[in-house]
Amino acid sequence: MRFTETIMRSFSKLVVAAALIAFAAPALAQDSSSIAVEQPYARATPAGAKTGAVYMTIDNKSGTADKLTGASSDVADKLQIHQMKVENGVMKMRELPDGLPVPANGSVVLKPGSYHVMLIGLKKPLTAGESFPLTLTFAKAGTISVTVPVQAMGASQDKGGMGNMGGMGNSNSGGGMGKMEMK
Ligand SMILES: [Cu+2]
Repeated sequence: MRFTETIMRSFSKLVVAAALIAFAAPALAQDSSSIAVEQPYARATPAGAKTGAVYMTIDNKSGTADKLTGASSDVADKLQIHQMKVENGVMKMRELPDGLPVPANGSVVLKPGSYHVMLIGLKKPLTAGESFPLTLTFAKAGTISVTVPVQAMGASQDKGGMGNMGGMGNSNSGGGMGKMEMK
């Protein structure tokens, strides 16, 4: 009895292993999408805000470098790929006209104070808890659609906080955007 039980257990393990291989094999075979977009999110925007930003991590699992060349979404009139960085003590934001490179077998992180997908001409404020569709275009991988959840603005956000894009759309406050130049 014991023996049979052991056999049965080993057998069921084999079945599980075979099933896993059967599932994994086609996934490996159809590796057309070498790009994975992880944890996309946007920050909630204040009422009347005309701009917002989307952050994410882009993984390139292939041995070929790729490039994020564009983005579209129906939440805003225009989307651009931006970079934010400090130049001479001033936080500047500029469009990357040639796109954002994603290295082979590497990743690029879009985060506050750095790279982001800029939403220009928001059709309505981004509300925490909601989400919206975003389509990203890559030079090699083609288009990838993701759902972007909207997160609350940081609780500890100070109004002039440059690392936080959440407040930058509030052009009436004088905070955030005040010290920023857009090229
Ligand atoms: Cu921007």
